Amino acid sequence: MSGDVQKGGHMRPSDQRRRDRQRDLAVLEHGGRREIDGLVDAARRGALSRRQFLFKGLELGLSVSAVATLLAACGKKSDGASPSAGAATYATVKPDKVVYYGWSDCMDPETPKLFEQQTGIKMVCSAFDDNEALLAKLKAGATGYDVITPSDYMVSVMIKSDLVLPLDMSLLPNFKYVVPKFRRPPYDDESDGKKYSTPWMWGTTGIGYRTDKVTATVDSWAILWDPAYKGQIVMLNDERETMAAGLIYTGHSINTTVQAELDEATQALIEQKPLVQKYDSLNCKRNMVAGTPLSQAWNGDVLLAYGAVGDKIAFVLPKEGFPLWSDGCMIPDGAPSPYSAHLLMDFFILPENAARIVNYAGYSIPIEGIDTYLEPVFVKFYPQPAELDRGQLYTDLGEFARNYTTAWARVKAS
Ligand code: N2P
Repeated sequence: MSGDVQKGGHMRPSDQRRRDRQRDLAVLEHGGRREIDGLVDAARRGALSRRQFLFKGLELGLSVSAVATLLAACGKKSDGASPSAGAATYATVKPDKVVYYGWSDCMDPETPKLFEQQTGIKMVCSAFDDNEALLAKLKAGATGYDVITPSDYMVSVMIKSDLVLPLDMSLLPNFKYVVPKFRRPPYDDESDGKKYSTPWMWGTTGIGYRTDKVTATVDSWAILWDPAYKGQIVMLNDERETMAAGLIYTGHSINTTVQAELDEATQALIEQKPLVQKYDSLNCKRNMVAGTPLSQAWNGDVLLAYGAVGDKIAFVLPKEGFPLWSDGCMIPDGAPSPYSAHLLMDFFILPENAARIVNYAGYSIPIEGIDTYLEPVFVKFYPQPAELDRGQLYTDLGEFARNYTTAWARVKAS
């Protein structure tokens, strides 16, 4: 202790700063993040005077300099047209780890190593396989995740439910590489002047099959209802995706809010059930490699199976149409380190990093300049321009989403 204090009892300025930083970090680490965000929001809305802000910040245990920095940041309002550096600010403190919670089978093993080499931050990976389960977890108050990758419609749901943090675009310099039409997608349209997601993978949902086991022509969802394949069909285990197969099969939109149409799709899936070996979103590659003849599948998972057993594996985008989805990277409210989350998200959208992940997972990431790094096999199950016209984009169904939950539960319970 004595080393911290100069003769005469005064602390050196550098020691004082170090202590302040430690104290600020401790406040952040001990759950002060939410209160601080609330304070900043209130100041931005004009609900607090500078003086009230100062006192409340000090009350939370922050140092004077941290409060002053936050106060300065509150003054930098977003212009509302496009998120700016002032849209959100996060303490630029590097923790020892960042937790990535993403779709199963989507992270190449080199990425965590390279990220750690370049930033000194350990990237811990954990996987989910269901948007609704991810939503339920966050709603139940799960913390501990820095970066999550929900799909399009779920990006909107999470924004509307206040479950995610706005991004500080000044921490995302690589955003300039994002393909322009993905910079402001409909599911994160910046209507409140804030941006919440960077693009992650996009892909298609179709039918993966074994050419050595299925001799019939595979070009329609109807094959998944063909009694000749009883017990040889694996469907995704997913409220929107599995319902979408039923909806397209019965001639409806994957976003219908007409109850009669949803009922028809539900009935079709219930009738299909005796043919279904299992509902499984996690093991597509393993199932196909092991010989499952027909799978409702995501294109990247089928490409992984193709990588393992070659031409015995094929993928089709059915003639009636198919889901065209895109996932986003987001930072959940309560993330241990929003700053390191930004670092990771920025790392993902540097062309060579995005390409490495694409080459592994088999899905696209909309980054300019990525093509030169892609392996030739990547195009194998890539949709052709003419096929893309049959693609349907998922949208947030609002209150009607409950009806899908009920319908899906009926299918599962039947
Ligand atoms: C599965 C990844 C699929 C992402 N490995 C679906 N949005």
